[in-house]
Amino acid sequence: MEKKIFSDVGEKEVTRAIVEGFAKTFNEYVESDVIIIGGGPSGLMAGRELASSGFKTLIVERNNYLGGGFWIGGYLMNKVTVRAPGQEVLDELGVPYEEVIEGLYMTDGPHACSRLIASACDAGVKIINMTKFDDIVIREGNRVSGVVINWTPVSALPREITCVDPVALESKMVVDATGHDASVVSKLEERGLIKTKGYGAMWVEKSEDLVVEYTGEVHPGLVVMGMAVSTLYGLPRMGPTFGAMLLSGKKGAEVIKEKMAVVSK
Ligand code: 48F
Repeated sequence: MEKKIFSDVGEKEVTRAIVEGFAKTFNEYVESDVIIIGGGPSGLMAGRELASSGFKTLIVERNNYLGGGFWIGGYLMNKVTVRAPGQEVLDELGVPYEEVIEGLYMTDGPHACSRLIASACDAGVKIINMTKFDDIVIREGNRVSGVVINWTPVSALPREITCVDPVALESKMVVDATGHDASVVSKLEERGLIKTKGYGAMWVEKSEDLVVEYTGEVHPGLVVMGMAVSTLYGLPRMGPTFGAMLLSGKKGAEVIKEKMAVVSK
């Protein structure tokens, strides 16, 4: 008889563990304090800050992987840069980096991104991926009060078999961290509640400061961060530099903490 290394657990136990585990987490997060749409650098950073302050925080990501543009940085070369003081966040996350010239730092995308993801998970953020934001939930006073979602593969199905209704999740605050798409804001725009300008031409020296400055609540219940801010306000784009994404996530989290203090009074 061959020596067994692993336990006697079989297929049915594995399947049950997955189904029950998913249902338990999903059920718990049908109602959250904050739902962040988009698991790129700004969304992950905000999630980390909020969860570590005790807020029940869910990230919804349409891809199977998290990290958005933070994984590969510029030009498929796996290098990401931050301009000072962005390196302070890298220090906080324990990401190694090198100083290229005074005020410019460089790190490896996979290392930086995996540390940021792990840090958000360690803080208690829950993640549902392969799930696409489809629409907003709006309640009294036009307040954004949740999101409508569907499995990502549903949108890839042929039209004749896509009669798959989505489901909705409720939250006290919603975040648009969907990058250049500004997917959540665009749903407000479709209903004439907001006007987006589309992002401007690249100008990193202007863009980073402005994106952080304009990060905030743009409609009752909706906070915008990261490159979605530049799409909304017509600010210049910035390319493969990420300090503003990390600081925008941090600022957005601070704004939410203040708003949540008011909501729960
Ligand atoms: O694009 P992304 O990395 O956004 P970000 O946090 O950072 C931008 C930078 O990566 C870079 C830049 C400045 O450094 O110019 O582009 O603003 O991540 C956005 C995430 O949102 C997801 C998308 O898959 C990505 O992971 N996302 C976008 N639309 C949806 C979505 C949607 N409708 N539903 C769910 N996730």
